[in-house]
Amino acid sequence: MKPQRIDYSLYLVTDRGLSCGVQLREKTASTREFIREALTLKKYLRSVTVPLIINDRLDVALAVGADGVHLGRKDMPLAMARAIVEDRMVIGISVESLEDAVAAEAGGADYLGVSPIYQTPTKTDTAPALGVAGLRVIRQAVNLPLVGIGGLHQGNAAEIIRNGADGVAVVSAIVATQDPMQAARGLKGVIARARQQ
Ligand code: TZP
Ligand code: MG
Repeated sequence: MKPQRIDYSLYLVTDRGLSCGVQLREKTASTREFIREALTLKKYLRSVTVPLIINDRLDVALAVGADGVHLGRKDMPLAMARAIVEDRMVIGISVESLEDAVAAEAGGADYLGVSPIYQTPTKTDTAPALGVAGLRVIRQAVNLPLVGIGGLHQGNAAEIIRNGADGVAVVSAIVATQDPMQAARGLKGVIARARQQ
């Protein structure tokens, strides 16, 4: 179900290989396994009122009643996904350029994942890094919420917010740490302070 309003400020993306615990961004799980994990995670996230967005797979998102789906250039095209879910689900789109961002906004995306801000060992099949300059150009062109991703951590999250992102998405800066709760708290604090400036 599509939430009225989403706080994108700290956006955790999971990774089976790196994670020390719960994970969800599944590139290798079977559909059955993906659904099982999504249902478990959804139950927990509901209890803490955090939305669940499913990566890549609209079928899985629909099957488990997730809040949204996140689609990249190899996934279902935005127009098709929007035609299926209409306004009932959040659709996030990965954008790697200004052109991608403008097209995704025109096509009815709810938010954009701006990717990658910096190169990252977590995902290497990416376009060249956009950097802060690329983020700023996209910020000036579109009104949708922007979530930066790629190489972000406590040390650079504030500059991403200050340069136009509404949120910071991370994999390794939370899931690959010994203490993910502490890492998430630290990031949340940095982001909250940067948003106040
Ligand atoms: N999309 C673009 S970069 C990336 C994804 C899923 C991985 C980001 O991982 P990390 O560890 O936060 O750099
Ligand atoms: Mg994808």
